[in-house]
Amino acid sequence: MRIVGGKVIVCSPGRNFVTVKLETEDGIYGLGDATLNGRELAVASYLGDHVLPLLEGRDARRIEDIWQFLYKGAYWRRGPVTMTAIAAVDAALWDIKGKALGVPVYQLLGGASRDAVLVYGHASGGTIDETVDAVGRYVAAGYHAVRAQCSVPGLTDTYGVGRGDHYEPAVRTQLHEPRWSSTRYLNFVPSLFERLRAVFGPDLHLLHDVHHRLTPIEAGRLGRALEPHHLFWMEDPTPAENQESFRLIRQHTTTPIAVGEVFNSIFDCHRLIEDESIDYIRTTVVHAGGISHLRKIASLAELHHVRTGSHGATDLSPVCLAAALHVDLSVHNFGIQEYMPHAADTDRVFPHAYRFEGGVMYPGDTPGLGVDIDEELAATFPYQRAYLPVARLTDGTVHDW
Ligand code: EZ4
Ligand code: CO
Repeated sequence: MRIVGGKVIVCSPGRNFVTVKLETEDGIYGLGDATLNGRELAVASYLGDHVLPLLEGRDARRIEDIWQFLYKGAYWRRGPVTMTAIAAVDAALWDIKGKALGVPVYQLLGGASRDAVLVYGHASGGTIDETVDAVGRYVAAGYHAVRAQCSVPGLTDTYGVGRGDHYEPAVRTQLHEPRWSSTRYLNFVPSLFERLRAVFGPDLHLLHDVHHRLTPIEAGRLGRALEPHHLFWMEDPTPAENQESFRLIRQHTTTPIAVGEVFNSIFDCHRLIEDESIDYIRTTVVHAGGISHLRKIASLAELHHVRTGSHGATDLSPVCLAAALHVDLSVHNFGIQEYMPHAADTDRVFPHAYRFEGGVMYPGDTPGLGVDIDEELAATFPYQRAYLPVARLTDGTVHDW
């Protein structure tokens, strides 16, 4: 089953997406998400200029061999651009294999380990009252797990607080540089969760994303302050370039810790996992080398009581979400899946078999990943340059966004 063609499709139905389409001599094609928020065209070039020409004529069934060929064969290893490009090819090959064999991808990964995939939604508000209302709307919609983010009094712009229904941090027109104060944040956040727990009772899973803003000892303080409110997890408490820094957080709190949405390989998290200093690993199909590499991370995590909690924001396309759901359904140590519904135009460009129902999701039983792309419609939404914000402290110092 030779690969006879491939293309990179860049479109912006509500936001930018990069998609790889690989075609085989049998007429079967596969899709892979290659979207790297704010750096989309770098991956498109990596794929179009350097990877696709190498795939022509290769056997599409040899997924692991092609993965190793692209990883070791580039000589220059890892990094978000490389690993996103490899991920897209990998997902497309799993899609092709599923279609060729007439089975959904999760069946190729060992079959379902559970009935459905638990997901969490994103609630946010400008005040605690608004955030309570937003969480209430998710509960009413059937969610069992909700991430809560709230504007911090005294700061004009807080990570994770939506403008309207859809939270979308990338901005098209200008480089956005909101100001940040960890002092104000740390003084405020425990009161949000005290209120949410009082309103919603003990059973609702509550999550929170710190988004890399704190030092390890500040994160330890926050985790400890949140302990009475039993969070499902505290996400990205500190930047993770230094994996050892999570030991300090761990020593100071029993609040579960999740990290990994920006990781691109197992080498970004093997110490975090082996030290058992985290509880959830958030690596995703699109940014961590595809389904093949994500399974290796999940297997290492399984040895160390670490469960999966894949990133699933709207900048990960429906192709990635589908791939994530196939992995989630199959790995034994699944924890939870992040879920932000895409914009209506995105869903029209990417018709899909997956569905949300009663707080859980199902990948569906369509052979392959179960997602298609309407290329004609996609062409009506051309790429628009967009960037993520850059955070600065109140004195102007660049900080982690
Ligand atoms: O900031 O996907 O948990 N979700 C997140 C997201 C990320 C964006 C970055 O592209 O942290 O909102
Ligand atoms: Co996050």
